[in-house]
Amino acid sequence: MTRTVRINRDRLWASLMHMKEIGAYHDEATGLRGVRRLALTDTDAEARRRCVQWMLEAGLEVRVDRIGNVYATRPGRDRSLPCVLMGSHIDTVATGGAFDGTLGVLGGIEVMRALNDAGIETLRDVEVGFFTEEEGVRFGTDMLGSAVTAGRIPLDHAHQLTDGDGRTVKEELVRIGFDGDAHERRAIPYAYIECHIEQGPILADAGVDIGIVEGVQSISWQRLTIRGEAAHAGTTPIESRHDAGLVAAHVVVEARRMCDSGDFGQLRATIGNFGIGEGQTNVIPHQATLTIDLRNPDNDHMTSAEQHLAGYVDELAAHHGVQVGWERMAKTAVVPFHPGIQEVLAATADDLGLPYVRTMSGAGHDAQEISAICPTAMVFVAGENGGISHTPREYSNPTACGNGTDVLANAVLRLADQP
Ligand code: HGY
Ligand code: MN
Ligand code: MN
Repeated sequence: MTRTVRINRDRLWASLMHMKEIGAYHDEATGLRGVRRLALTDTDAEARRRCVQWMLEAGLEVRVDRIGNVYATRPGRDRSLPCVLMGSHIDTVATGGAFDGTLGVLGGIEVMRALNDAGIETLRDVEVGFFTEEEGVRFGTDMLGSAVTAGRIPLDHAHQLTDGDGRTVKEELVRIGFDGDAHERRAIPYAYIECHIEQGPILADAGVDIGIVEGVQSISWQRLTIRGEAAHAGTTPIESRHDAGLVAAHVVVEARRMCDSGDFGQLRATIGNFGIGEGQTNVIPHQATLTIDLRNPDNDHMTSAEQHLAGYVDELAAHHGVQVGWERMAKTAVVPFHPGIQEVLAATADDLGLPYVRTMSGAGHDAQEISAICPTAMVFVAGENGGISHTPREYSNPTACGNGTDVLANAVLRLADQP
């Protein structure tokens, strides 16, 4: 007989609203209060301590690993069995909202409280965790903590990554007191489920609160540096310029043309960081640096997009007499989620009377890394404002968050009762 549990929606919402004040800032562009909690900053540290306190108050056993991932365990009857793990991240982008990542962590803590309130003892241990630097906006690669857990990124490499001020991940973990001693290659879970806002329009367009996620599209992050020659804006003839800024601008336009062309499937390209020369009005820029984020639900189209862009940049370099250098920041292939875990989520949503759609994820998530070590899937929650995310306009409502977390709770309960 399948047991059920219901989370306390007011308590979940209160914790989300409490957390959104940690790292709150006034966003000039929207006039809203956004959330800025970059990984391993003081605000991230405060949010980490807040989560650990809530975990301890729920009677959970808390541990920190060597990349700063935090796990909290609710013991089951048979502790020899692999646990069922929930989780996500609490670090945000610099112009973040209150739900991206945070919902999956605070939702997991709420699941633990609800199991406590219901006096439910599960067969397996249940864990909730949060992973370090999921966003990648401070130390330059995404899903850092979960990628170390899954073995895609070695711990030593992760520790020496630096931010724009030259501070390393290791130094910052020590500074904020989250340089843990638990081994980062943790015990393999029985299953992993991540609850996350969709960060896109699909659920809202379908008029449902719940998405059962089939997988994550491929991600490519590269940094392109272009070195030309500084020269006088007035005296230098057009045909003899080596204008790094012009070459960079061509790359931006070509990236968008590639998306519009349809030649690379459903390619999405974003130039999120664009730095040019010394910023002097009367000097031809000698250098430009840009980051290129490519996403594609098809690995072959991703490969051909990267190859095309590399060839295009080589031609530009030859034509304009500039030097170019590429730096690989991140690269993950399409990740399909486990069909069995998807079906547990779908059956749970059905039993709760919650309509859903099945969808791929446009965003990257820790689940794509943990999927390498155990059966994994995600449950999405609809966002408002067209599902916009990575902006203070990111918003989901108490009902959708409560529905998503009830699906999380009951899917985890089913799995934690499986022998
Ligand atoms: O970049 C992403 O897709 C995620 O928000 N880290
Ligand atoms: Mn996220
Ligand atoms: Mn994000």
